Amino acid sequence: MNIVKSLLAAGLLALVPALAGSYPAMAQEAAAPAAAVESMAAPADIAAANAAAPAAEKVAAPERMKPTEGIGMPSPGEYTIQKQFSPTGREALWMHDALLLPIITVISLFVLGLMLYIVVRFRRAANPVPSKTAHNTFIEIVWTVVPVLILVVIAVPSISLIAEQYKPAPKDALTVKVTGYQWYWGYEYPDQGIPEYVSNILPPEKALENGEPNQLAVDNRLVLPVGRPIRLIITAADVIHSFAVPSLWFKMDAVPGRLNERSIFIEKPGVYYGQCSELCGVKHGFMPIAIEARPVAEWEQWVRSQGGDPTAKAGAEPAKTADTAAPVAPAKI
Ligand SMILES: [Cu+2]
Repeated sequence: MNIVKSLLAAGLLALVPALAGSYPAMAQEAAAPAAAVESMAAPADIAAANAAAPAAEKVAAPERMKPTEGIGMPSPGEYTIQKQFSPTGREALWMHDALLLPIITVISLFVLGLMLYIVVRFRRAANPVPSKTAHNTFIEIVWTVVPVLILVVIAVPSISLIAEQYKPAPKDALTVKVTGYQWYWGYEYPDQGIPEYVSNILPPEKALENGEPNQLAVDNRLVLPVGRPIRLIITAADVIHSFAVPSLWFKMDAVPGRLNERSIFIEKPGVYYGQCSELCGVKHGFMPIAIEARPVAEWEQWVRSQGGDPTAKAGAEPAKTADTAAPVAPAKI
């Protein structure tokens, strides 16, 4: 009798995988015996799968990037805008250095010269009888038209720069959510499946040990890919903060209950530092930002090391999305 029972049980077990395959609704009930059958049937496959599984899950994070002196951070004695590493940043720096600064310098020197000339030429000692001139039509037209022309020259690139800065990121951009807290930052990669992690300031001795600038170094950096459009969605959980990285020409307020969006594009690998730029409380000056920009392959390695999927959704090519969507679909049911 025992032999008959065993045979019946074996027959039922043998049927289970077929049932599970044909009727997904029954898969849940059948899952345990099916697994038992599989483990008996193909030990070699299981061993191979076990060997492969940890390798796929545990990807080592790339080595922490060392910052370069003077890049992505302020330099000693620096009095102008930091060197820029994004297209809008370079355009803005050009506008500042090649357009605004020369115009401001020329106007300031012209006004200073004019004042010195007036002080000397029309001084009281040289003019015992003051002039009674009240109007000069030509000069009045000149000092109205010339400033208008100067403003038009400034306005044209200025308006296009503003439009460029706030242009929404393309659809396939990488999305990262940034949240400001009193007094640290939280970063989340929703499409890659990386939950929010927290970024805190490093104590001075630790920053020194790492070769990083004090008060700008953080424990967990925001890791972003180079040469790929990125959409930063910025918010706050308590009070208003501001996410600002000068060398990437980026500043956006983080407001509780509101999602602010701005795109960012980094041209060169490196570590770029910034700080909260909104007075947010006693430790406002101690919530720095550190962005680690890596080549795409290294960034993907980092995402895998955090248990995320770098090819997920928005970042993938249309063809890849179709490929990955097929096996992923049943898991969602
Ligand atoms: Cu803040």
